[in-house]
Order: sequence, then structure tokens, then C-alpha cells
Amino acid sequence: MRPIERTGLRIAAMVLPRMRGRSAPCGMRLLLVALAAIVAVAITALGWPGSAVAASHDFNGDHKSDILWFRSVGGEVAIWFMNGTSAAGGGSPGSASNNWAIVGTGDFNGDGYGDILWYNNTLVQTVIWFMNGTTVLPTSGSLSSPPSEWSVAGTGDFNGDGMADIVWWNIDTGQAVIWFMNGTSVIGGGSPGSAPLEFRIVGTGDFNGDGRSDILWYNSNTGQLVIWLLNGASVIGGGSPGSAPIFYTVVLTGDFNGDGMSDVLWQNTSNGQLVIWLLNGASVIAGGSPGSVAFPWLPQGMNAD
Ligand SMILES: [Ca+2]
Ligand SMILES: [Ca+2]
Ligand SMILES: [Ca+2]
Ligand SMILES: [Ca+2]
Repeated sequence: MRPIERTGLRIAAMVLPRMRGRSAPCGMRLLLVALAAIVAVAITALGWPGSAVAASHDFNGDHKSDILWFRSVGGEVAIWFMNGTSAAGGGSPGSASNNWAIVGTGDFNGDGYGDILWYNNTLVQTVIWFMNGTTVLPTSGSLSSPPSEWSVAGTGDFNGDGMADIVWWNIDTGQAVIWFMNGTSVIGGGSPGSAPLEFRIVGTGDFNGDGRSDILWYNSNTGQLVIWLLNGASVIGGGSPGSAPIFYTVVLTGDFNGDGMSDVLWQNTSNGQLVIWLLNGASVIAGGSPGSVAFPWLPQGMNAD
């Protein structure tokens, strides 16, 4: 596993338990309280048992993250345009048939509006809906898909051209491959390497603030996180910010303290406690617990945009 450094293991073992008893910075706490409130209100209002929040992105171009819903029974998609903690409009752009799943969001054509990435693992097909608010634009369409041992592991802008790109992960070899996208066209890319099979890609984010997305790996056997700092599809640095104790799982990445570098939100799947690691590159610079969100409430996709 060449780009991975095995450092920092002991840091986390100390940082995490200490963080758990410490109060988080106010802004962070507010964000998570807002997050919990939004998810609670949204699910109550929609009344969709079995529905899931798939992701957040700015679908109407107002620079505020919106909430994308996908109803796992029936395939209906809904978008809530968010303004702070309020849903200020929205609607349903349509429905998907069986076996289609939302595997990511991002602005794949660079028009400032978030788009929806779909994958059908039966048909081995990939489709992008280019969105304008709740309208699916006619330019939407499919792209050639790799063989079925590959799955979409994440999205992000890895080459910094303003258009979202796709990370694929090979379940047999552990290899990651990045496709640089322009709409539904693959305009370049490459493989940053492979990780041992016990590692999974659990997130992307710009962990060092250079305007290009990086990859977050997680070893579910050991709890270890590893970050690959990337320039395009090339690993330019990284390391391990540490490991989390058993029961903690990564739920999302986002820039919680607004320093331009992505951070990691953990949740204890046993008692619902949330823990944030503030990162600078692959190093934990601070952390804390904003509180707990009891099961079955699960943070899914708010971010600090
Ligand atoms: Ca777009
Ligand atoms: Ca890009
Ligand atoms: Ca970066
Ligand atoms: Ca940050």
C-alpha cells in the first residue's frame, strides 16, 4: 500500500477519548444541532418510512446546500432547497426504476448546479442527471461504465477544473481509479493506486485546502483512517490521522470550522454520539463531540457550504 503511511495511530487512541468529554466549539455545536433538527423535521414532514437522505448539494445555485431525498421504495427523488434550517421550496425531479441507486452528487458540467449520479448494478450502467433546481435537463445521459467489479466510491473535483469527477473502486483488487468528467464525457484520469482490501473509500474532501479533492480510506477491522492527498489522480502526500475505537464509523466529511480544509464526522453506532476530527491534511488538529443523535437518526449529508 505504497501511499499509505502508518503513522499517527496512537494519536487518535488518545485524542478520541479525550474529545468525548470536552465541549466542542460553539459554531460546530450549532451546526450539528441544526443538522439534527433538519433531519428530524424533514423526515417527520415527508413521512417516508424507508426513505433516505442521499446527499446534499446546491441544486438551485444559491450557494446553500440543499437536501436530496431518495425513496428506497418506489424510487421517487425529492429535493428540498434549504435556507438555513428552513426548507424554502423544492419538489420532485422524477423517479427511478428498480436497481437504480443514487451514488453521488456533484456539479459534473460546471454550471453551478449540483447534479445527480446514478448507478444500476444489474445493468452495470451509470447515468448523470444534470439538474437546474428540480428540473432534469435534456443533456442528461449515460456514460460508459467499467465492469461490475467496479463501484462508485465517491465524487469530488480532483483536477480543480470546477467540474465534479468520479472515483471508482475495484472490489477484487482494491484499486482506485479517478475519471475527470466534463458532463458525461471522461476527459482524463488515472489511478492513484490500490489499498489493501480491508480498506474502503468512505469519503472525499479537500483535506489540505489546495482546491483539489482527496480520498479518505477507512479500515473497518482496525478503525484506522488513511488520507491520500491528491493532485489530480496522483498521490502527493497523506498519512493516517489515527484510528477510532470500536463502534465509531465515519458518517461524512465537511469543513466544520471553515478553514478550507475538510474534517471528519464520526458517529458511535452504539450510542449515537457524534465526534468531529478537525484536520489539517492528514493530521488531527482538534476535535470534540457536539453531542449525540440517537439511533435511528443518522447524519447523512449536511455540509458547511
Ligand atoms: Ca451541474
Ligand atoms: Ca474536475
Ligand atoms: Ca486537496
Ligand atoms: Ca476544516
